[in-house]
Formats: sequence, C-alpha cells, structure tokens
Amino acid sequence: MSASRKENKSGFNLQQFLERSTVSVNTALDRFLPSEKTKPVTIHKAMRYSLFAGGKRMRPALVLASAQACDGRDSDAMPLACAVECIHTYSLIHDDLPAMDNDDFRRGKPTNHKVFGEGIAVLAGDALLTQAFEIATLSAGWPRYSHRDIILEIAKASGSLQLIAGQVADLEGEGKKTSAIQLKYIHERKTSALLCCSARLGGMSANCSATQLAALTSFGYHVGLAFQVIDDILDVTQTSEQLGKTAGKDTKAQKATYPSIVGLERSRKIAAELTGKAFDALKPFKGRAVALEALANYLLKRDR
Ligand code: GRG
Repeated sequence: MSASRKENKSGFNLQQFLERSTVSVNTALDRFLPSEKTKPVTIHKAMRYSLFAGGKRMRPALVLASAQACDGRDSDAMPLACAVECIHTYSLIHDDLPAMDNDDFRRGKPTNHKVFGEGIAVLAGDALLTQAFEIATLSAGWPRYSHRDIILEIAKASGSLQLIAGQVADLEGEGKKTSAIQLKYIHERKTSALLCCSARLGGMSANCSATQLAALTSFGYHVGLAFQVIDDILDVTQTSEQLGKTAGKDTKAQKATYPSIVGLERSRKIAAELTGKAFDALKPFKGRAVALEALANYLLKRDR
C-alpha cells in the first residue's frame, strides 16, 4: 500500500514524512560511513552496497517519529536513526548467508555474499554492527540519558538476549513443531526488540520523560510484533518481485509462522489487535504523536 493514501484526520502526510526522512537518513548515512574509495575498498563497497540497496527505512522513521512525538529535533535523533539502520542491515546480511537462511535476493538485489563472497559479507555485517556504535557516540547526550544509556540500549536490543536470541531460536526451530508461545518468543526478539529500541531511542534523543519512554516502549513492542506477523503474512501472499526478497521461504524452510500456526485470517486479526494496542500506548501523547499513529497504520496495511 502506498503511503500516499495515508493522509489521516489530523492532515498528517505520511508519504511526505517517509520521503523526507529517507532522504535525510540516506544523506546522514553517506556522511557517517567511510567512502567507497577508503581502503580497504572492498569492505566499504560491501557495507554501502547493502545499506543503500533500497530498504524501507522503517526503523529510522520510527526513531524520528518518536523524537517528534516528544518535541525533539531530527538533528538530535539522526545519529541514532542511522545507528539502528546499520544494525538492521548487518542482521539482514548475516541472515541471508548460506549458514543461515541462504538467500540470493534482498532489497530487490542479489544478496551481499552473492556479490562479494561469504567472507566479505560476514565482515561487512560485522563492520556495520561496529559502525552503529561509532555513529551512536555522535549523539549529543541529554540530561536524562547519557551516552552510556544510549549504547546500552542498542547493545541490549542487538545482543544475545534479544536479536541474536531470536535468530538462535528461529534456526533451532526449523523443521520442528513450534508452539504459538515459542513463536511469540522468536518474534519478540528477532523483530520487535530493534523496533522497540528505535522508538525508545527517538524518545531518548528528545530527553523524554519516564512516562513518554514507557509509552514508546509499549508502542514499539506492539508495532514490532505486528510488523513480524505482517511479514509472515506477506511471505505467503506476495511475490518475490513485490517483496524484493524471496517469497515463500518460510514454508519451504518449514519455519513456524503465524499463518502456518493459526491461519491467514486469524493472523490478520492478531496483527490488527497488536496495532490497536500500539495505538492505545500513545494515549499519554494526547494526539501529538501523529507521525507514530500514521506509521503504525501504514505498517499494518503494507504490502512489501
Ligand atoms: C550474528 C551470524 C549472526 C547473525 C545475526 C540477528 C540476525 C542475524 C538476524 C535477524 C534478522 C532478521 C531477518 C529479522 C527479521 C526482521 C525483519 C522482518 C526484517 C525485514 O525488515 P524490513 O521489511 O526490511 O524492514 P527492509 O529491507 O525494508 O529494511
């Protein structure tokens, strides 16, 4: 679904917001990353190849929209928006490796290891993960949130208790019977953790109050879970061309997904319920979180 039909009651234009945030995030990423000509050139080419391959930039948009909800400035949130996109891109490069999901196609292009080889793809992922922390140190630091808080936030979301834990459970669950509880455990960690971290970082970059941070945490958690339920649905309803990545992979790999456990209709209902809970979490913002509302609505109805 195009974001153009998402102009909501408040007159907020989501398409314009997403276009502008994508341009400013891409410009900032270009500035933060070593150029393609920096030695060793192969690694910087590989890092930039996946980073600028055309991702939807939803996590940076969530950082910027969360900052806006707390009256923050884009310039303060930008290093954190770029840091989460670097973490996300690293996770996709590694996820696509033959040792993991073994995928040839991502963001509408051949995967990193297909172009640069497995060794460089592993290193490009490692380098983007490290780069994220370097970029995060460029953030200002705020009265309520120090650099330590910011680094801890990113490290926890991407570490062995969250993002990596989700991936481990996902790998170990392949071909096995998975319960709905176990599937939720995977989705919370593999997907929701980084989306929740994005919302929280946006708030922190605006020196948000404890109440606002709690609201953003609940919003990010529920939107993150809904995001993965929709991702599972799209895997069975869309084509590879529409998704820019291989469709039908979950079924082929005998991976547990919401549609495989509860069916398509129930999955759609669950995604809508989760989005409803995300909306509820925004109540403390008293109608000022228009970008977040529009984003949650868009993510529920997305088709890629
Ligand atoms: C450390 C070896 C090693 C691997 C880590 C953590 C990890 C690998 C992989 C998990 C990453 C993963 C595939 C999570 C699923 C989240 C998800 C739905 C990703 C797709 O996000 P989109 O749709 O992608 O936002 P674009 O390309 O638009 O940014």
